Amino acid sequence: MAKVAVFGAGNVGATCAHVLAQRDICDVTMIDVVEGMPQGKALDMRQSGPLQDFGVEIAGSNDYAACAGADAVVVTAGLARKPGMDRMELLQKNVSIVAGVAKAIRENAPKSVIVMVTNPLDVMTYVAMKVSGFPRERVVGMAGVLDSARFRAFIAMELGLSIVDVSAMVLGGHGDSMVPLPRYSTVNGVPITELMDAATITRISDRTRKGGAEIVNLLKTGSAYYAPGTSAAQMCEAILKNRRHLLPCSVQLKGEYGLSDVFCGVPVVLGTGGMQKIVQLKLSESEQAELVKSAEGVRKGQDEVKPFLG
Ligand code: TXD
Repeated sequence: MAKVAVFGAGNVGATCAHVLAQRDICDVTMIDVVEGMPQGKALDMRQSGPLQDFGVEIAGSNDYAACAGADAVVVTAGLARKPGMDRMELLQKNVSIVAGVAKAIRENAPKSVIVMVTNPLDVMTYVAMKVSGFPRERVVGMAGVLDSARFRAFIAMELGLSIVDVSAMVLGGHGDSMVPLPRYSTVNGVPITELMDAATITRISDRTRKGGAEIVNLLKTGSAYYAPGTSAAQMCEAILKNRRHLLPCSVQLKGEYGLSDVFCGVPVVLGTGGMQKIVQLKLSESEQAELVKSAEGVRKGQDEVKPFLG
């Protein structure tokens, strides 16, 4: 049986673990610093097995070495901002957490594919690649799958059509500068540009860009986790089962889309070994300009964390 290790058994990590277990495709081990918590959640999830017809092994641990033998490792470990903590302080703390996790992955699961989730997503994916020393194919960031799922949901809500018929593509860094691509978004093959006027598309593209904040504002404490956890699980399934899904993922660019040495969400083929190929779409001038702007924001972030990496 394949194995997925999930660092951080909080909202997103536990949701991802449970979705993977429900799909019955791999054993799952959750690893967290909080004593007893990953073990408790693992037991609880296991007890949902007989009711949901799955029987994979689910474990919880406080030992980083428990990721040994994992085929894919999801990293959601991180701290939320506390009152009085400034952005740089939080960034430094989270870089050190992700760097510690990446080192443990390098030592215990040297052949695995890392699926990064911790924010700021594209910058943390960079940190994971730098510290693990893995080739870029095996370090992919989860953002585009979630942002596209949000766009898909808003398109379906707007049109009153089945959500499963909608496919959509959102590129760029994870944040307000992400780049939804209406021209490459369809309902069963029909471009949404044929089904909605430009003003409506602009409105739901904006809502997608602010999709995370909309949920934070409603929840009051914490942020979204059902769709984020499921998005990470979807990426793991593509990797474990060599599904070769075409998904937007944050990967290091080396000249693709005219960008180099920067992490950015682009369409990739995801399967065994992680990113098998970067697909180069023909972008319009304005789409390309938006993508470059978004990637340059990530580059600034990469430069900010370099001093923390030693
Ligand atoms: O699209 C995306 N990439 C995102 C990213 C979508 C949603 C959430 N996104 C980010 O994922 C979010 O901004 C956070 O940086 C992470 C995790 O979000 P979550 O909502 O799951 O946060 P929690 O519930 O606080 O969980 C984090 C867990 C928590 O249980 C901590 O105890 C644990 O991380 N933690 C650690 N685990 C292992 N090792 C260390 N050092 C550690 N430190 C904290």
